[in-house]
Amino acid sequence: MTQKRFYVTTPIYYVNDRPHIGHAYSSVLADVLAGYHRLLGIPTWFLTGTDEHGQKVQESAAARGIPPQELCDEMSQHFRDLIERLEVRNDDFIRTTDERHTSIVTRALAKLHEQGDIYLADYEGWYCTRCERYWTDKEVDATPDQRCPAQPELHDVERLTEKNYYFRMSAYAERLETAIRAGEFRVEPQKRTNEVLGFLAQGLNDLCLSRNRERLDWGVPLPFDDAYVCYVWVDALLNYKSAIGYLADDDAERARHDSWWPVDVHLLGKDILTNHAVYWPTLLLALGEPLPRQLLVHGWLLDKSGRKLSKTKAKDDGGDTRPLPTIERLLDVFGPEATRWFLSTAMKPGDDTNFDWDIVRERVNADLANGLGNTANRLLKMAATTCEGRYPELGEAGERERGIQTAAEEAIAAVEAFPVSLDLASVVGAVRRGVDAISLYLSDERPWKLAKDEATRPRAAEILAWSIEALRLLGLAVTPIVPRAAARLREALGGVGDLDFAAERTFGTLAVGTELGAPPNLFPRVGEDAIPTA
Ligand code: ME8
Repeated sequence: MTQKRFYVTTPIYYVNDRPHIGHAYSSVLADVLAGYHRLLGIPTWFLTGTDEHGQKVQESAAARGIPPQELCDEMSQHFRDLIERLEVRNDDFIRTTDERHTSIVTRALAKLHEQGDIYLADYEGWYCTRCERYWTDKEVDATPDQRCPAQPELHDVERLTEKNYYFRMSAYAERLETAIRAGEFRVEPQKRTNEVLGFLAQGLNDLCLSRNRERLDWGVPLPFDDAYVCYVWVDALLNYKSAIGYLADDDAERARHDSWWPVDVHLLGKDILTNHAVYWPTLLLALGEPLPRQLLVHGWLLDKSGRKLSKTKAKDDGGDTRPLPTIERLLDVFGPEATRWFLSTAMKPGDDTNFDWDIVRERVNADLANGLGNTANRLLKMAATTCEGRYPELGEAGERERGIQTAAEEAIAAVEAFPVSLDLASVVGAVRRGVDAISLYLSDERPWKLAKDEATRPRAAEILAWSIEALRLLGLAVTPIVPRAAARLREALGGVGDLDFAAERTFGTLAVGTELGAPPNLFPRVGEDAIPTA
């Protein structure tokens, strides 16, 4: 099945603090998903951005004594800087304080209200007057004697009732379940589908979508009642559509929306599964919009002792897992390419992974410096001395040669299967096997020995030809993960102009006599001493 186009998103990140390695993980993974589609010539749209309204942002701004918008501008820029450093190629960056977004939230809310999907009712909950906020039953129950979760020793909570607006979420539960069971709305991996179905089986309440402005002012005002702002999640989820022109005035913008929606993949962490698998699709059903094709739910990067790397943890732990130094240090030590490689290959889909400097170092050294990088250097060095730096003829294929060819073609096949499989591990696995196959072929055939004797030098050249051609295909296969190194390798193997995957993906098409470059040193080895000890 060929897809006509591919629209992928990351969560939009909260700006109450600076970005950390978990954000980098989602952004790089989405970039790689987008990159494989682009490589195959599939029109692709990759959206990321920042989530700027709500309690957390209001509180962080108040704590710093600055207006919320100032905090948003500053923090949002940190997220942009991070993805730039990671060489992520997003097509758009949405901010929920953008007018292009808030105007659409207003319209969507008005539509839901007009059609009777939003109603006013009493809300009852635990309220802390000192913190000026509501807490959930669960949060309060977790404290001794039902006190304020923020300051249990000092603050009481009281049971308060106030009017709030609700979204008739329960009315859409059945249709959502049918869509999930029919595979119309996929939640991957399968265990997350089960989780969502289990959640739905408990029965769905309606969703409180308003916040009283006396307590929380930093949000989009409800168009039908100015005393309230919109609950941050309803506001935030709509970014996936506002950014592509949903409900826009302009015809061309609306046509743009229709050309990308439904989204192919919402990538997200397991922490925000319910919001994406229940709130969002029920809102879409109410709005009469097609559901996302797929949620791809990943696990968490945990620190070495198994704790989630997060903003809150960083504070709780007095700073030793501070998020920013971790991603910055990762980038300082490994550079963007090896960092991208690690993040893309770090996790089994859906599982959590413990972050460990030594494991990252071993992985990137094995795959990149010793694997692809060393193979490229060896082959180009030998080509320089054996065949004057020009690509030689392949000659007859024996069993070994066919094996090399197959290994490389398997990597290409995994790339071509990617739009359906979204299976990065199969691409990376095939590339690793390809590199190993070349390495084994070289150590068995010893072209460097054969090159010493005039009579056997042509055979040495053939061995190099097979190996170089296989390496060329492996380089194509990793382009979306390590674009810079892949481009340098392609150049060293005579590639010019823009990459044309369809034209270059076939084994045996590198022209005899092509001038080959010098050993490109694609990936430096990272020594033990480069690893931070703290
Ligand atoms: O939840 N490991 O924003 P957020 C892996 N604004 N991924 C991680 C991670 C970790 N330790 N920590 C965070 C929000 N992430 C909302 C989203 S969307 C309409 C609104 C990643 O800043 C992961 O993708 O808390 C997670 O879902 C997301 O960052 C949460 O980012």
